[in-house]
Amino acid sequence: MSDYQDTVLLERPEEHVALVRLNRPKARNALNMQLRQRLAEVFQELSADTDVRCVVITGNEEAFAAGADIRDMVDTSAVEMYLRHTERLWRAVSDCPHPVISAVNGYALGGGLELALNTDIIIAGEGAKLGQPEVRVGIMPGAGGTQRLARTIGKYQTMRLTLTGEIISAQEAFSMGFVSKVVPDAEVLETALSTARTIASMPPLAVEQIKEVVVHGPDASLEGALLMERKALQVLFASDDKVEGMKAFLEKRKPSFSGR
Ligand code: CO8
Repeated sequence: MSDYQDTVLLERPEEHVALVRLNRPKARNALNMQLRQRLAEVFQELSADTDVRCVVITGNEEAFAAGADIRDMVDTSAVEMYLRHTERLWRAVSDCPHPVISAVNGYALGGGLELALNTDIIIAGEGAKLGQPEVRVGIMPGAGGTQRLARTIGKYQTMRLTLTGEIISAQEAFSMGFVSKVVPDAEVLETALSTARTIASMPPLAVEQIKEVVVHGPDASLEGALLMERKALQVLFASDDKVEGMKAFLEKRKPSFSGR
């Protein structure tokens, strides 16, 4: 396998579940351009794969990802930064139709935390350390950190994190509302995989509709978002899995979902 492909490893640990591992351990999984390009390719592949129903993304024991690679940016001009169009690479992650779970051990900093914030569920170990320390190196978040955090935890905590660069514990991040669950460090991946297993056992069309509405609804007015929700619900009434799910409940048996 080439160095480029090695930056992100893709595994299929069980049926319908994909596991993506960031793999630059010596650099605390800092997100260099190679890794980000490979990550986008992997997500494009997973998005198109209808056999995949849930994705888990993780790093290693020391780091989920310690941010954008500072070596990749130290001599970079504004024009070069613009021409990288990294928003296209991030979009490959945020546009994934399947739910994506971040399994976070160690550092999730800067672009690393933004990567997790681009996903749908964040499971963090007790020892995880999270923050947006970009200000300390003269820049600021650029992959949604200011906006996704402000929309999730509000202005005042976002200001505190982004203006001071303070690094906080998983428990504090959980209290603020941007970590879904905190578990012992050794149980992070298994918890993420078992959550993925549960989601993968649900009817996939319902899962995708729920994700779409939860992600896009908050950008619309409440009335518009409620309409979006009702339409998504009504569309599900056209699915075989709605018939199967309801019949199985009434017949007191386990449903068998086809994804249609
Ligand atoms: N970029 C490049 N290399 C890094 C990074 C990084 N973000 N983080 C760690 N490394 C490298 C170190 O340089 C070191 O390399 P070497 O062994 O060759 O000297 C190796 O990883 C190990 O690092 P440390 O020795 O520092 O390990 P420690 O365990 O002592 O500390 C820390 C770990 C606390 C994570 C520390 O490395 C650190 O503070 N890293 C930088 C964190 C940071 O500032 N992150 C924000 C970066 S800016 C950013 O993310 C901008 C986002 C903009 C838009 C989105 C684009 C992705």
